[in-house]
Amino acid sequence: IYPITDTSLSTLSLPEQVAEMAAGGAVLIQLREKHASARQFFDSARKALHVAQANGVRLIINDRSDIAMALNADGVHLGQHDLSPVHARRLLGEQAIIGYSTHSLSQAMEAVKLPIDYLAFGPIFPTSTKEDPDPVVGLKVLADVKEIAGTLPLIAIGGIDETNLAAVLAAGADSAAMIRTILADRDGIEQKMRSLLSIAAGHQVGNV
Ligand code: TZP
Ligand code: MG
Repeated sequence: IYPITDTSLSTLSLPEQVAEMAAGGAVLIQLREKHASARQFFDSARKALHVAQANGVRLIINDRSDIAMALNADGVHLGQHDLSPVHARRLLGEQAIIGYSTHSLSQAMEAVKLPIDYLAFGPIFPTSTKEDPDPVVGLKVLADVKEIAGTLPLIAIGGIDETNLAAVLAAGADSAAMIRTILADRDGIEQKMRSLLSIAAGHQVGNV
């Protein structure tokens, strides 16, 4: 389970969201903040990183390689219009986790040639969380992308929740990134994380 923060969907601050997600068992969290200035994002990301480190959680910064570098965060998550993975790798070094969003088979085929640590693909289902989302790709194309990704970890994103998580994992995703379903109830983040992790654990057991 790959939880992502969002301060437009939750009244909790970024460090508070990270604390709740960590309490629910998250081991890696992405900080996604689409509306703050660089200075504001940096300041709250620094607090969130302290919370993450205190809980043994790795923290990935969305979009901003500069902020990831300045904070010495665990990595960066890049989209098709951000700094390219090649140049982010130059900035952040070999140890950084670099993730990359793709939205079509052709983007996925290009992505696997790049110096990335995981491939994200979506939106799998309709979502209202992302402004101006790419077309919905569905589970069948997700399975095709799994073939393209090979051993590169594949993260599915977009409209995933408890009702469709098992199908997403069965289609070949190694992990599922989620925003709205995790943040929807500000008092229920920890419990939601637990129940998503238990669905994912059940999937793994079922495949042994
Ligand atoms: N990229 C593709 S869909 C999406 C992003 C950032 C939003 C996913 O949010 P949700 O609430 O889990 O559908
Ligand atoms: Mg981006």
